Order: sequence, then structure tokens, then C-alpha cells
Amino acid sequence: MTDQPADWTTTTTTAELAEWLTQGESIAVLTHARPDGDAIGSTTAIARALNHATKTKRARVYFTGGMPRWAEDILQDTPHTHVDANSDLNEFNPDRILIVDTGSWSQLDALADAIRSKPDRCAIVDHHLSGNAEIAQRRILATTAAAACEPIAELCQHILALAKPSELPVSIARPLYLGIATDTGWFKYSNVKPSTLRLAACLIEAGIDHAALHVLIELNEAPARLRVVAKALSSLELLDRDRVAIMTLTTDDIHASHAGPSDTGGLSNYALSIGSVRVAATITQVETASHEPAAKISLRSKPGPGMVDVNEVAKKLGGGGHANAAGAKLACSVEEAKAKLVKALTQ
Ligand SMILES: [Mn+2]
Repeated sequence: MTDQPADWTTTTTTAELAEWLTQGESIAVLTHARPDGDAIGSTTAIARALNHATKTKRARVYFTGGMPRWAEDILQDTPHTHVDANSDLNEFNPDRILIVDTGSWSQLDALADAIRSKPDRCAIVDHHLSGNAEIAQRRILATTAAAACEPIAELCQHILALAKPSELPVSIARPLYLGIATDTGWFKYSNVKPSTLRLAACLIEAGIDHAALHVLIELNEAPARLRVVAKALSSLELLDRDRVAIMTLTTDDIHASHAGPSDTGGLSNYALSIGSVRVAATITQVETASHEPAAKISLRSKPGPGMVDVNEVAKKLGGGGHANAAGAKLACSVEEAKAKLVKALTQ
């Protein structure tokens, strides 16, 4: 993590941004690659609010990278386009571009070139601590918000001229709740504040079915996912008096499970459920075009006494991330990666 740059600051108000956006003839809504619940929730909500307010379809969401299984259940009839490295973006010429849940060139992937050198046409609404301020002149950076959906809820409220978030239409309240729930681990992470819960309560008052949303997102895996989990768990090794958990997953394991790349995320959390475990790692063999050996290490640690800063561990391996979630990619076999990881954890 880099320190917060001096110019990564808020430069506009919700009211001004609402007015600027609704004056647009065509509005592109962008977010980070491989969008998560907050990215899909915040883009869907703001596109719907803009189209609702202007009684048009002038706002369209652009995604890049792999999408979660449930994405279409949330997006439904919201105008959206999926972009990759081969997409022709010559026709992409919106007069307003709103980027949410990120403000970093590196996270925009195939969309970065399409918005380069257009800071006067771009706005950012984000909650991350750092980003590339030069992307957009207009910025709302709610760095204490648990999710981008928190400032986006306020923006939707302004655009629709509503006194309270509980007055939002269900079609907008639902994706907003999705973003807040998923970015807070369903309201259990340390980023939850009283205001987070008050907003969530208002969204339930608006009429959403929050229990059904939880089923859609969290109880909706492909059978292959559980086969992958079983493979990973069967490889579990405990080290350092059961404080370190390491699991491995080979491409043979993934193929035998009939799983895809999207089924292999978040495995370390299973090992973190063991009481004694402070830090958990999953080492996944990666297939490369050149057939050179490669491995991905995903690290998770538990907050509290004896916390391991996995960002520091990942940095020793050429990666990075956050104190409780980080990762690294190594050009070596799974076994070699494991040896390097054990060394990084003990030095
Ligand atoms: Mn987020």
C-alpha cells in the first residue's frame, strides 16, 4: 500500500455531481476489473437512478474481466457492455464518465485507454485510500465509507430528489444493499459503522428482500466449487504450533473438479476458521501459455492478538495487498512456492 497522495482528495459535492451527471447526453459508468458486489451494486444503482431521473437509457455500465455467477440477476435490464482487450472502443464517446469503487489506472484494465486524457469528462466516487487523482477532475472520496455504495446511495438520493434513502425504489435499494453487505462480509468487518447499519436499515425499509439477496450471493456456488474446496482442504498442513495453515491446489485438482478459475477464490478463509490459525495461505498452480511453472499465493490473516501483517509477507515474495488479505505470483512450482512462503513467514 502506498501512502495517500496529497491530491487524492474530494473536489466536488454530491449535489454538484448529481447535477453534472444528469446534464449528460450519454453517461458511461465504469468500475474495477473483475467486479465484486460493491462494484456491480454501485454501478447498477447509479445507472438506474440516472436513467430513472432522465426517463431515458442514456447511462450504460461497462465491465471488464471475469463476472460473478450472479451478476445478471442483479443487472437485469440495466444497459451494460462487457469489454476486453479485443473490444473496439472507437465508438466509445460519452460526454460524462463516472468511475466507481476504484480510482486507479491499474484496476481499469481494458477501459483505461478509453478514458485517458479526459479528466474534464470524468468523475470518481470511491472509498479507497489511494488512487490516481489525474483520472478525474470531479472526485468524491469517502475514505471512511465501508463501501462505494454508501456515497453512491447519497448520490442516487440527490438525483431522484428524495428526502431519505428509505424512499429509493427497490430496484436501486437492492444493488446498494448488495454492495454494503458484501464489502462488510455481511456486516461483520471492522469497517462497519453505526451509519453503515442505519443506511442498510433504510434500504430494508425501502422494501428489499435482504435474506433472498444473501441466498443469491452466498448460497449459489456451482457443484465444482465444493469439489475444489474439498481438494484444497485435503491438502491442509498446519505449521508453527497450528498457527500457520497452508493449502495447495494443482491444475490436476482443478481439472478433476471440473472447475474454472472463478471457483478457486477465497479458499484461505476455510483454514482461517480453525481457532489456533492466525495466518492461512492457499497456493494455486497457474497454467501459463508458455508452460513455464507459475504459482499464485493467496494470504489471509485474522485480526486480533498476534496478528500477522500478510502485506509484509507478500512484499517479501514480490506481491502485496492489505494487512489481512494479500497475495503474490511466483514463477516456480507449487512446492517451491511453498518453501519460499514458509521462509517468508518465519523470517
Ligand atoms: Mn468497494
